Amino acid sequence: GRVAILGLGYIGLPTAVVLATRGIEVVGVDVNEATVKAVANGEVPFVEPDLAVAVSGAVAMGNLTASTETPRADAFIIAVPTPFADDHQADLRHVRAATEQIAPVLERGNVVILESTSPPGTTEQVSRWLGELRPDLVLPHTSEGVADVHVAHCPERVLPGRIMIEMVTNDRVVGGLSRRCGERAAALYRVFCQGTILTTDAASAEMAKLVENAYRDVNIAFANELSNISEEIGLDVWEVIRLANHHPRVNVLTPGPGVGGHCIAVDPWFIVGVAPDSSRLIRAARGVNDAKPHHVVEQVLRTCGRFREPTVACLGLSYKANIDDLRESPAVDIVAELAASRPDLDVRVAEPLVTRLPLELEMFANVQLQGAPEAVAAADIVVLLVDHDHFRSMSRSRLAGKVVYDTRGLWR
Ligand code: SAJ
Repeated sequence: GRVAILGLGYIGLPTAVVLATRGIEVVGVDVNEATVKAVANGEVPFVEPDLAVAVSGAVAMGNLTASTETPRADAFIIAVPTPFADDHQADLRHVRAATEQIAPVLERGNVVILESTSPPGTTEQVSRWLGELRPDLVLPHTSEGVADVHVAHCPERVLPGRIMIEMVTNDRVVGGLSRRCGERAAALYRVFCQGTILTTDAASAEMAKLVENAYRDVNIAFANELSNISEEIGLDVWEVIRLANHHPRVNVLTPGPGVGGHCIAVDPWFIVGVAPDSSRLIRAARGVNDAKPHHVVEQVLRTCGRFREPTVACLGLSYKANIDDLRESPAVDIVAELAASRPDLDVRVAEPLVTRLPLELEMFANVQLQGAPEAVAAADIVVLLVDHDHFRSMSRSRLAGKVVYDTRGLWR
């Protein structure tokens, strides 16, 4: 059979490749022509370990093609972004657009799977949209009986940096709009998934995915709050956490400069959105983590007061260690706020995984990208923002005589 995957991003493209490598005919569909062209040539538009070689292999084998048009297929996987709008409600415009692309080519017996992280009820909404666009077909939301098309939610839970491994080894939750829908969707994931496939209803699957990321957000917020408290009362948070974590049932996560990425800082809001009055802890955690970058800036600016013409080295820009992804990165926000609040401040940025500054930093005359040794040598204050291995192995003697603000506890 043929599988069409809508959205060739961080999730859609690896999923397409893994299916194609197992001998399935896969068509990757994207609205972005540059992305389609790159993939059709066997290239990958972003950095992810082991993905590039898999894509070029699958394209060369002829199992993976790319197009801006949605073809007829046996199964459709929707893997488009679900950002949040200004009011923190999920913005389902790309999901809606994908259903509009699928509807005209939809046939009896097809499977439609929503992979995009979505609020509870979205899979049913997709089914309703498809039913409106194709009144000639019976969609599963309308009856518990026999439907013409099978619709399910199957959230991804792969970790950026380990996608190609986790795509195959992680357990998968498959939530069908009916039992039959779940079974049909599960059969597709069995092609490549070596983990356990857990079938459930669509809304529980949607909620489980949000819970995973909210759980992590709340736990990181706890660590970040401890770091603020420790700073205030003059304690070393890393020592406090190290000691507490020797308890057999305590595992405090690691404080940092804030929470970045396009999932953990977003998904908890979808829970808040469906139950605003009950989501007090989840909302508070978002507040704690979102406030962290500004807190770091305030600390650094306070230290700047000790120098006449201070130079600050900021080490790391990505949203977490050892990846080149700068989107929603607290480190980028911190550098931007530092540069904007003191135009006289000389800001040196070191990010070994990129070759140029992102647009939002390029606009500042007082920010420049340098190698870590040069940036540190020039600096009065060194701010460690990302725990890249590259910085871990840096000789500590370079930091002698500098004020060091280590937001990740890398050098303690
Ligand atoms: N962070 C800390 N302290 C920690 C752990 C993380 O400050 O102890 C920060 C990181 O530096 C980063 C942010 O949190 O800025 C998020 O990083 P992460 O590694 O926790 O997660 P992501 O966003 O890369 O991927 C998450 C994963 N979810 C969970 O671990 C529950 C991944 O499995 C999901 O597939 C992914 O979100 C997603 O797409 O939803």
